[in-house]
Amino acid sequence: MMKLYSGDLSPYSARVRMQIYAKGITDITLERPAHFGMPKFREDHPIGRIPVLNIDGDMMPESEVIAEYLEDIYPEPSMLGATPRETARIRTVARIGDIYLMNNMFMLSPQTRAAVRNQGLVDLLGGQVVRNLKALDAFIGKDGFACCGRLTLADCALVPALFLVENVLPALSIKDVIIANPNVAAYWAQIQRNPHAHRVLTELHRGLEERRELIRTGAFDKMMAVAAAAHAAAPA
Ligand SMILES: N[C@@H](CCC(=O)N[C@@H](CS)C(=O)NCC(=O)O)C(=O)O
Repeated sequence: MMKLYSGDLSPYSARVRMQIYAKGITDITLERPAHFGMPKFREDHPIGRIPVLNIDGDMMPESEVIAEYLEDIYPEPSMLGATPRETARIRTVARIGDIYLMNNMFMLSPQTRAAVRNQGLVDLLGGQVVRNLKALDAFIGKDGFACCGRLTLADCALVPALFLVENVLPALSIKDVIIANPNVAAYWAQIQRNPHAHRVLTELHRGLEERRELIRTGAFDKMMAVAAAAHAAAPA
């Protein structure tokens, strides 16, 4: 039995969970990993991030790698293209979701709770997100799906990316960036009605509420301080 180490608020994990739900895979269990954020987790998983697919003790990191692996071992229903060109389109849009949107959003997120905001960083990464949404507007499907008129790996990458854009950027005073791109805005309104997208968005929102509560009570800062101290004390 395979396990996916995952967390509600992890957008990269949500990308793989959406694929698992859409493909109807039932023999992968979802787990929050032990020691996440602590030195022991990085000892066992050198990249130190989730998702990780545990295949009988063989650990596979990186959402895109896991997604492609799952397509190889569970080819039906396919979430890639019917032709090599379609698959290349799907991968292009998935990369926009991953590298051009999610990665910048992920680096921006801590600025929403920083005691002193690094405005240079916000301008740089926020500016990249604004620019990359414009690029996405030119690539994205106009029929409610990212590519090819059906649910693909491109949607799995875009749904968590747009969740982050919608929920994190306003807290940094960068507003209305989805609505400024009509094709992205139309896609975003429609894809949220897809049951698999809806399911991961429910999980992401649940994770966000939990995180906000931890921040509100001060527990999150304490957890971060404990992790920072453990990393400082860990052997180099
Ligand atoms: N490129 C990685 C990124 C994964 C990633 O950044 N995961 C976040 C959660 S969404 C994480 O584990 N962060 C922990 C950390 O930065 O220490 C992927 O595609 O899987």
